Amino acid sequence: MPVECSAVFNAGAVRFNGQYLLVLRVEDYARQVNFHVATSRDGVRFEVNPTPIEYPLRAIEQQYGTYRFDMRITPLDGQFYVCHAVWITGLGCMIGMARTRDFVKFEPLPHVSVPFNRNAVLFPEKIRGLYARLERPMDEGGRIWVTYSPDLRFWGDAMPLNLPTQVWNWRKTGAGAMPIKTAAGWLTIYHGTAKTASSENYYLGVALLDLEDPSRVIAAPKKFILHPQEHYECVGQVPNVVFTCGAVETDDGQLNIYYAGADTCVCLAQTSIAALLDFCRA
Ligand code: M1P
Repeated sequence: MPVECSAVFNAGAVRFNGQYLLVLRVEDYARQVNFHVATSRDGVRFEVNPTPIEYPLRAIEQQYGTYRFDMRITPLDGQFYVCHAVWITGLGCMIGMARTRDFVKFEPLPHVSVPFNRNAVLFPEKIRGLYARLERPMDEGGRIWVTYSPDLRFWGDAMPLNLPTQVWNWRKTGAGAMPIKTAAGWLTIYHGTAKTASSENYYLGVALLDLEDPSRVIAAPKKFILHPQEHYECVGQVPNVVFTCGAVETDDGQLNIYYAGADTCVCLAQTSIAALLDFCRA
């Protein structure tokens, strides 16, 4: 890293100008977060911009103080929208959104959600004429919901996903990477947690959601697709965590899932959309 930091993780991911682009959550030695852009030609070796992105504070953030984290990126309407968590001192965790065309300057959408809410990601197209986003309107525990908006300001018609509770996701589920549109449905990589005797473990799972009504889960395998097992996933700022905010298709038909190990480092897992669909159908 070209800047002093204690942890780099939970990166949003997208293809941009023929390159792979990550927006990293970079924590410094005061545990303040900055978002830094990293770019790569091959999706593996990244160069990190030492200058954090420009992203002005909203009025509410200026008034109360803010802690922003976990940016998820969606290409839509010829630009890029991001959703991220905004922890406002004394108020709680909520969702903030912004848009950008160049990943240098970000324009905040002025309104944040009410607390508690987080793990938000926008779908890459409107559904039944409305913007749609996955989110988790809870602090401790909770499940993934889908909610709709005509204008990215007023959100409603919210429904929980009927995602079956599994042994590895019983405590909470949260949206991960942007849903990928396939002929079979929205392919969605998400995280689930379960408490063990020593920690709350985070797993990645996959589900297929109905194209017209994403609250309707078409398939949700009983097994997770990734669990904490490597040293860098089990040991770090928060042990036993694998957590994703972004996955992108590669030129050769693979799917790169950028995920965080133990809230400390950025990792890469590779699979394909076809393999995940097969896993959903098995
Ligand atoms: O420590 C694991 C993750 O915990 C929170 O996510 P969630 O609310 O879904 O449990 C977030 O703080 C996330 O940043 C963190 O990686």
